[in-house]
Amino acid sequence: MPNEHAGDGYPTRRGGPSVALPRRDPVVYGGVDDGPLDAETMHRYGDDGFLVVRGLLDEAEVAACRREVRRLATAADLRGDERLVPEPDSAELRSVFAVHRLSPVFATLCAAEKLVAPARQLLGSAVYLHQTRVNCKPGFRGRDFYWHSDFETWHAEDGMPRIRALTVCVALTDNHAHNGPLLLMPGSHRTFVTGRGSTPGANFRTSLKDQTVGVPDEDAMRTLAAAHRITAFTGRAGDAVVFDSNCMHGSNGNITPDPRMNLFVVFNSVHNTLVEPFAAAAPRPEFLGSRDFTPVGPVPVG
Ligand code: 6CS
Ligand code: FE
Repeated sequence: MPNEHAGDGYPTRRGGPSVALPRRDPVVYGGVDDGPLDAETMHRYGDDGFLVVRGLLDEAEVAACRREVRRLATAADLRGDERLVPEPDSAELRSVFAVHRLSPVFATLCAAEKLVAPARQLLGSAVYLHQTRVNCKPGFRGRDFYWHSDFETWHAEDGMPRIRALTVCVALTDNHAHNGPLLLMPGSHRTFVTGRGSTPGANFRTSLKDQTVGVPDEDAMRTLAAAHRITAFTGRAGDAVVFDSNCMHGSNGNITPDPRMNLFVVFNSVHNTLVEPFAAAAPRPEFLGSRDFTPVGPVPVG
């Protein structure tokens, strides 16, 4: 049964128009001594809900990731696997989920200190992998990702209790202004916008191609966009953006010849592990919301 108890600070998908609720959780949980980020960088993340890291991966690492995606896309034993999600209107690959389970290359990368240490510092605890994926955004036919807060989905459908997760999004191709870069609203992470609709059974089978349930309504988006501007994450392959799980984001389609392929690594605090879904009848499968809460990397003491 959905976990619709009165104490839920982030009620969503209950019908009616979107409502803007204040965030009830901190943004930055750790301190400057807890990891590699300096005070100014942590402060900026607190204000904007994201931060850009140039050159997080080198050329060899990017090349290895792209080789792995090509291998997974054509692997005979993965044909028809639900972790490989095609575009809604073509057979081209849109997303590959659980890449850290499918590939030793991604398993190593997702546990690398250069990704994990900033997550641990910002979230103020040991962290584990909630979800990993590559979004391929192929040339000509890469479709958009409509505006959403990741936390809204993870709370509603996966049972993530509080806002204490973030995504490290790494460009595996150059992200230009023209090939469907990630769009973010700085400061939007301080507002929880309730989602429209209610969650049908096995919603993920359609939502991964085109999300319609849980997204904010247009009036709410107009207000949010007026209050916060919209900024694009652009950069070279290997650059990254670390963003809070409640930061409003989305991306346009890609009609250019240049694919826009990005790796998304989602870290959640070990103090925020999943319970029953807050607005869905049953939890989603493991490849979308992992229930293996084993911390990645060294566990901080205290
Ligand atoms: O449903 C999900 O969990 C995924 N879908 C979107 C559009 N964003 C976040 C997440 O990876
Ligand atoms: Fe998202």
